[in-house]
Amino acid sequence: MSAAIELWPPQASQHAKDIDLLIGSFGAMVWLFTLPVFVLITVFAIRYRRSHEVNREHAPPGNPWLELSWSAIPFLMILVFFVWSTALFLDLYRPPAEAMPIHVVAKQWMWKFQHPEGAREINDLHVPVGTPVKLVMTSEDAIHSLYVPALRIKQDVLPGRYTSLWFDAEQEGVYPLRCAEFCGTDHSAMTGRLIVMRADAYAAWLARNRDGGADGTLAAQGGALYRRLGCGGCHGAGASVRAPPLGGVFGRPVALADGGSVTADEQYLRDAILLPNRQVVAGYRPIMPTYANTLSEEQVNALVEYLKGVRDGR
Ligand code: HEC
Ligand SMILES: [Cu+2]
Repeated sequence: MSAAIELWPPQASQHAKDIDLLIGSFGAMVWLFTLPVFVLITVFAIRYRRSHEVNREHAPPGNPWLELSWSAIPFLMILVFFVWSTALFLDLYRPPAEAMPIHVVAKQWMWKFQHPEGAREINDLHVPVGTPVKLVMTSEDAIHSLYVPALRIKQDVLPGRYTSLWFDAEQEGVYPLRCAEFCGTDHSAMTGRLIVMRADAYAAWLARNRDGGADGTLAAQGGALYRRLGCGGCHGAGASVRAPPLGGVFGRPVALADGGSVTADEQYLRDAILLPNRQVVAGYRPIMPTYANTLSEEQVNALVEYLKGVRDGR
């Protein structure tokens, strides 16, 4: 950590610059509206004080147009900020389809990261510069919140479900990453580093940090797990049990037994494994066992990554 007092965090992404422009402009507008009020209060208080001899005749009886305008103009300007910030907000919550998924598991008191290429790390997060990254996050215990000031992004991390966040860091460097939700004794020590590297340096880093070498990508680790747990015994082509084929399930609309429909996103796949009876696929019986007490969060993440890639139902 640098010794200098940091008055304003660095801007590591275009989003950070956009947010600063929004905050700066809003601040400027607040000054624009409040400063004249305070200046005029002071001027009038001095000028029209009781002991001062001034002409107090012809006080204006009221001016509806003036009064209307000082309500309407700030209102319209606030609306501009409403539209502007909503656009930024929607952009932040809609990751581009090609974004690189990195799984995050928070626990008291550390951050665990799983890269799609199979590398794993704790408290440090290495990412390539100029590449959209989508964080798919969950917690093993309390509520945490991932906060990277240099990217101006923050999102709560909850047990039992996924939340996500995306960014595109365009400035190489090392930036602090912290927990922004009080989560117990060592909350303040739940910090880490975001390390934004050139693409080739990231590739070299990945090659050095392949998880055990043999395990391969996160999806391949999930595939091994899928076979070890015998999921294919029901979902496979030759299975005697009737279960939906899983090829191409990710992103597909799924009709449910209760008449509803959902899109099979990461959250859906996670729930299908951990809470199989919550959303039952239409036309099938709810016979799938729950894996809630057998799998770690990291294993669920690996299975989800595997399911996202299956094209044929094995
Ligand atoms: C005993 C048989 C059985 C086993 C074992 C089993 N499943 Fe299932 N699975 C089903 C059935 C039946 C359904 C459809 C009914 C439902 O949604 O509960 C289903 C639904 C699913 C769905 C939702 C599919 C869709 O089209 O929306 C996913 C994803 C899934 N299972 C993944 C897995 C994974 C991963 C494993 C291994 C960890 C597994 N299943 C093990 C029987 C099984
Ligand atoms: Cu925390």
